[in-house]
Amino acid sequence: MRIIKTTVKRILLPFFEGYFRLRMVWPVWKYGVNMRPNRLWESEKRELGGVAARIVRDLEENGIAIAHCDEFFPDNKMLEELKAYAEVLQREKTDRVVAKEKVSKPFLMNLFEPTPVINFQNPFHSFALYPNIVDIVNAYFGLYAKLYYLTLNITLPVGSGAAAIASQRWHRDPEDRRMCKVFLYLNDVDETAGPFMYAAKSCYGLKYGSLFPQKPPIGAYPDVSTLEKTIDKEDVKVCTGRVGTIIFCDTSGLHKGGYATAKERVMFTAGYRTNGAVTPNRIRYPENYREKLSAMKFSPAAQYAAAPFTVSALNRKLFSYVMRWREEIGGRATYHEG
Ligand SMILES: O=C(O)CCC(=O)C(=O)O
Ligand SMILES: [Fe+2]
Repeated sequence: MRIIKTTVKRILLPFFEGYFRLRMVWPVWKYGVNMRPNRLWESEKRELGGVAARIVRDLEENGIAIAHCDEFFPDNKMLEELKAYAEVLQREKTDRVVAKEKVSKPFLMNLFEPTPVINFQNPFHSFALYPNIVDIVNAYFGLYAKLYYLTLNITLPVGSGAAAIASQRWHRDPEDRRMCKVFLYLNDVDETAGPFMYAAKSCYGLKYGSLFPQKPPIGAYPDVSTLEKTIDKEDVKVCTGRVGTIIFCDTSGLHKGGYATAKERVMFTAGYRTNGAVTPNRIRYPENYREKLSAMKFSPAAQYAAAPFTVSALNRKLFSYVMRWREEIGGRATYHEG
């Protein structure tokens, strides 16, 4: 009986994996699985100018763009509000006993819940839906994006001898073929505070796009020595930056960060992906969410980004089979949150 089951799994696994790969083929991804968000964007799209146009261009050319909060919120109030909010959360967190919390990244102190409930009273959550930010992400995707990830954490210094683990190692995030994370530094980040690092031009279609590719529906954690030999030094971007620095980045490309040797780093992250994604959503929605959301009077693009997103039951099922069987019969790596 067991042999029969294993044989069936062996036969089905390549088909299921092929299905996930097919969803990531450019025209299928853009005009098939993302048909509706693509149409919505096409019908609403506006020409972006100034800083937004520059950021989208940098994203397209390099997979990364650096900006500063001042460029979006010139009066500095937004940054002050965000910093004050983070300080309150940090004080609360330090006062609580957090030893029992399940942590996959022990070098991080997470100031939100691991899967936070979206809350428009939280200024970080509203920041993630600020129209100019959503417009940039959408223009880069060429379709309406979905917000799926919100995290605020403090990267704790680990000294210089510690082994790099999880996202401190080079990797590609698993979620989508084209994705975008917006990182906001809430303190000055120098080389010793675990800056975010990126291999420029490592997303699909660019210079290093096929180097250690994602393996849909999972990402990739490549061998470091080969990777470091292959990528030209000048293409490795070490994103040090002063408080208020905003990094827009397609993290389907190769990146790592948070290896702080001496100073801590306080960073907010908002993650956006598309209907192509099949990995679990990393935010939750409160009760009466639709009413709460429409009361916010966000732009149509931001309303779309924040509207509940659920992976279809079929995709969830196939995803869980692939994850289980890859490990069971292939002894292969499984899903790793980016
Ligand atoms: O902490 C960092 O700088 C990297 C985080 C990361 O890999 C991610 O958010 O996908
Ligand atoms: Fe990542």
